[in-house]
Amino acid sequence: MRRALITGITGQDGQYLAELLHEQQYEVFGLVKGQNNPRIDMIRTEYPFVEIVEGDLQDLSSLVGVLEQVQPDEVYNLGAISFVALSFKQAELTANVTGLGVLRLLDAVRMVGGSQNNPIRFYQASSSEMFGKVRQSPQTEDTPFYPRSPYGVAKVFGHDITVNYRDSYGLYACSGILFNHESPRRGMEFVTRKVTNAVARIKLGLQEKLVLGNLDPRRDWGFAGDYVRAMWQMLQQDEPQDYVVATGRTHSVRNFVDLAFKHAGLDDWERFVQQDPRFFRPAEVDLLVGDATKAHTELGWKPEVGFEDLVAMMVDHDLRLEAKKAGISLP
Ligand code: NAP
Ligand code: F7E
Repeated sequence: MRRALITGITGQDGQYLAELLHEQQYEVFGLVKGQNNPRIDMIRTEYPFVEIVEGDLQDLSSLVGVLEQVQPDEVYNLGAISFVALSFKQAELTANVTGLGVLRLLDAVRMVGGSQNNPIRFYQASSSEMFGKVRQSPQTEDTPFYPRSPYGVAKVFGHDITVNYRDSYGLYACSGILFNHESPRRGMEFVTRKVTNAVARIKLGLQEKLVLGNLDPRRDWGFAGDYVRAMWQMLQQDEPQDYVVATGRTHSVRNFVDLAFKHAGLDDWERFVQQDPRFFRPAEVDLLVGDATKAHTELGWKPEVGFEDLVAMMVDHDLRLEAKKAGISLP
């Protein structure tokens, strides 16, 4: 059995990737940080096949210890401070975890190495946030970076150090430049889930208003279940390379809100939505749209869930979730 280590196992992508690798007959190990991480129980209950190991991207010796223990064939570095808004408030922490954490894990991979015939393969979760104030559209693997947040800056470091370690030490290391991807497992702090959860609660009479920030930014939103497939495919190639993963379609936050309310049968979303400067960012990424031609042609990767189906999936999930919590039976 092949062995895979996932950092960020408690996050959205960690859960989808763990399922995918389990289906592919991998032994799956998930790195969990913290003394009493509240999400460990969820992983144990929902993903009983995951073996939990303890470590932190801020602690090199813990990463070396975990790699020595697990002896993985593949390492997927999904752990990060991933919320852009938080990165403005905790920039140093973000630089340390999201940026330097990549360097530490790469160093641990170099130290532990794997066998000569079977060196450890490494995946870095890079982000379209690196393009920031975009220099060209759509964005490809060759588009220059112009990050707009401490998160984006940290991800540029993570991407560049991954490429540098591949060039310098011959590591099998790939950087997947993934555009926004969402799902019913998305954290409530991100705009899509914040919206679909509020739509569900408003529809059920549990909430009156939804307070948002800037409705103009445009994002290339895909489904997380599709995107983790691309991560795995990258590590199955003969040569390590970097790939953009995106749908090629872009929508504004306003479009997302409109569609989510409409899907719940609420046609007049403006009645329910307020804007508050609290949710505006010091610098915004106005437009993201990716060109995933390389992933299509070289990996054979294609997204299966479109934007409208994604919104419907998230709203329907949150309607069931909130109805169950409130003891309301749905028709
Ligand atoms: P997420 O749900 O926010 O999950 C982040 C994970 O990182 C959590 O499991 C968290 O664990 C872990 N983590 C935080 N600090 C850590 C530390 N010091 N040591 C070890 N683990 C730590 O993120 P996601 O949406 O699944 O995204 C996965 C990765 O892809 C992230 O690196 C993100 O930046 C990147 N990315 C995401 C998207 C997207 O649209 N989702 C797009 C491009 C790139 P705790 O439970 O302990 O907090
Ligand atoms: O914001 C606007 C906000 O926080 C999307 C992360 O996974 O994708 C994600 O980063 C847009 C922004 O995601 C609210 O200003 C308006 O323009 O859902 P988000 P993000 O910043 O695009 C990238 C690819 C990653 O790599 C990141 O890890 O929505 N917006 N009003 C709002 N955003 C939030 N969160 N909350 C609001 O109330």
